[in-house]
Amino acid sequence: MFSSNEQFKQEFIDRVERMSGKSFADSSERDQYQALGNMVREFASQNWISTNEQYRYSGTKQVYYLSIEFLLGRLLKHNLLNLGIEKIVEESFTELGISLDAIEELEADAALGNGGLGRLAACFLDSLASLGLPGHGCGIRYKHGLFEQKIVNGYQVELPEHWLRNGHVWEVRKLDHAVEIPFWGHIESTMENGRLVFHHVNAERITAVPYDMPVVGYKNKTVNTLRLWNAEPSAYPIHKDILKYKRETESVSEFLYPDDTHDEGKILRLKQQYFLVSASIRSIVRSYRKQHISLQHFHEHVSIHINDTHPVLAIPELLRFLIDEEGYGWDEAWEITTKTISYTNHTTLSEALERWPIRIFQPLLPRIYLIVEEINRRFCNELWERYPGDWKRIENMAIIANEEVKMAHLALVGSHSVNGVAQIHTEILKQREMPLFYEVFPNKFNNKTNGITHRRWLLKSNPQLASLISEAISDEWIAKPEKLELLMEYQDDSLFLEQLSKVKERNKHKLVETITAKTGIALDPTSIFDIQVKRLHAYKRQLLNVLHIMHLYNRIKEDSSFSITPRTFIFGAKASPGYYFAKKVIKLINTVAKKVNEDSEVSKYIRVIFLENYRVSLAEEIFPAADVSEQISTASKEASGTGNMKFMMNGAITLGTMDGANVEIFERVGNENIFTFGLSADDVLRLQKQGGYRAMEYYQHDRRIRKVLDQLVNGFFSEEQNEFEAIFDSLVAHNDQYFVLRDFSSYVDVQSKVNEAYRNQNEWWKKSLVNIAKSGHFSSDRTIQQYANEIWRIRSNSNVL
Ligand code: RUG
Repeated sequence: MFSSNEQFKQEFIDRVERMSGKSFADSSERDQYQALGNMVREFASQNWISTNEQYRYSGTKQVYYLSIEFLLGRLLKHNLLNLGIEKIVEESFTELGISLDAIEELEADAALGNGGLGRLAACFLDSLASLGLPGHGCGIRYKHGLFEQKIVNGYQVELPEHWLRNGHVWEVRKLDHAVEIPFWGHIESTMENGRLVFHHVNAERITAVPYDMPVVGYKNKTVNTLRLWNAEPSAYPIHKDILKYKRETESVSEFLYPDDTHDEGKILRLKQQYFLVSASIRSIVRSYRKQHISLQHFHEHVSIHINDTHPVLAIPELLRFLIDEEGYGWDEAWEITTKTISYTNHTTLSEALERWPIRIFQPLLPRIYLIVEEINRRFCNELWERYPGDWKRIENMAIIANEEVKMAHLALVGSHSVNGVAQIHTEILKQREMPLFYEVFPNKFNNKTNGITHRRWLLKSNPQLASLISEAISDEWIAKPEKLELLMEYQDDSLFLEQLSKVKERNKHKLVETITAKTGIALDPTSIFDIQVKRLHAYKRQLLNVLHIMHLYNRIKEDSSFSITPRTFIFGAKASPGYYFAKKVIKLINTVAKKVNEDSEVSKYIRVIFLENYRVSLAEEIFPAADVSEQISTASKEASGTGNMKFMMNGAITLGTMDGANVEIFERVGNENIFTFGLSADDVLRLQKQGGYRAMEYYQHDRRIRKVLDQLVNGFFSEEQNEFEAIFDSLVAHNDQYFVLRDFSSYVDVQSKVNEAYRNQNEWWKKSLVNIAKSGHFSSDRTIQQYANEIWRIRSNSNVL
């Protein structure tokens, strides 16, 4: 297939006409997109079938990555690239007068995730397939992905997202693999052949129908699977009110929770979690059975990874399956389960650590609750033997306590590996957040610093930089990203640095075009592009960034001799719909942007842009155009961050706190190629223990701070006087939980260092080059290889052949 442009074009034209029922000349871009997508999926199917067969017949160990989020973005160009047919398609389209970029625009972003956690899962799938590793994703096929953000009068407004409106070319519905998941009802037990047998009576069943998507490895013939479950009414409902039952059933896969820190709609969320794990385990076992190996050896052939605590019910569900459906005794089932399951922790924020009230958990999942109770009873007994009389400790470590089920404790007890996502995060888990568990299970804890797929975030999204790199050091870096280090040889090559700056300039022009088309605001591509794109959260401190912009505004206004290199501050962020403070910060950014951009004196030096509806496809345009990467979370709060890695790989210089993976970026690039500031994680944790610091004193004694804070509430923005009162109060009245004022001065200083550094262009591009050269370590290929070797113990497909 696709051996020449001519052959491709003929097949494509035929396909468009067959599918659309129109002549090619009359076909629309959407008809062409549908036809191309179908052709590509079929093309990938050949290797999809052979990969699956090979896994089955070789009996190779496979990993299943269970995640409540997969933030995939668009797949068309990514699949063309990985299948190695991008060139033939691009050339043929040019010959036919079709723009591949325009066709790509028709694909909706698959936004089945909120932010870092979901995007990490998507990067991991790409790395698994590209490394030829037998690993698949299991998730939920939400009808509506993350909401679409509109900015109206400076405020965020959420609209439902409709990625499935025009169908999704990459998915295949597999009705014959559907399974039934029971909820509610009650448990009865009987004695059968001397064994207690449990029956789930009067359960309300939901049918889980899988939709499979091919996950194409980079030019290696491996095609793994992402299986997304859709909730549908059972053919045998017990409900009297059928319409109500249908509505309730479908709601299970209707919405992605637009919130990664707080729990809302608890029952529905817990239902989603059990729906995902129960359907996935049933299908994993079904496929395992095809190998005709006893379940006793399950953990030798299957690894199940739980991405954060959302899929942690995989632990009691696998136990239930082995005990109730397969007749295993507790001890044997426990051993198989714990050896199969591994867990990643992604946060230390206490509000994000899931706990379920028993009053919700028990009636919804009666059998699973009994099993969790038994896990808890046994675990507490073991603790009692080890720490006799230490009630306090046992209460702190219990899985069920204070009428709640603690999901992180269940994950720690029921898995064989617990990993953090950056060195500093793993240390904080071990030493501060979970020291009691670390004492009991020291060998379970390990670190796997996050990574990003360099194929999407450099090769696909920044083709000009990718070509420049390949011309210099050959394209070996695509298969071995650590080879990017060879770029270090070009540090003193002024011609190369010049070319690097030209690539950045072109990417900035492109982003300016997009922004101007959307907002009508003209931007200066020669200004420093200083970018903060990520979810909006108090700990990520977009507020610190905007307060500094207000300070710059004041300086420009106060001092006519003050001048800086022109800077464009760009923000992109969605706030959880119920997160009042975060939404206020969005309004503040937009208000400051208006004030700055409309002031001719100030806008000579600075401009502020808030990009609406930040998402994967927009991110792909943003990272290549960045000069400065804002990674300014309160130290100790950002588990890792992955945006920091995407910026670095595209040659932006990090301006950040010593938090998350920033610390490892610092270690790799060295002090002179990163701008760090602010309190350390130890400082923050120490101050927090002492009950915080005196924010009021910073307000009173730092004139700069007082001025910008007063401007929040004195009508300076001619908004409603109390518009930003909540922000003011969070800093002064509520004692600044995130140390914004404490770090303000240090942030102002480091920002002026950035300004100075940019003046020396040669040195700047050298820094940029070092960042790219050292970014190979942050490829998710490295991360996944570590998971494969140290946690899952899986081997590459090609080793199996
Ligand atoms: O906040 C974390 C990021 O620091 C991290 O890089 C990312 C991937 O590990 O996960 C984010 N995260 C954590 N998203 N949701 C949570 C809590 O459920």
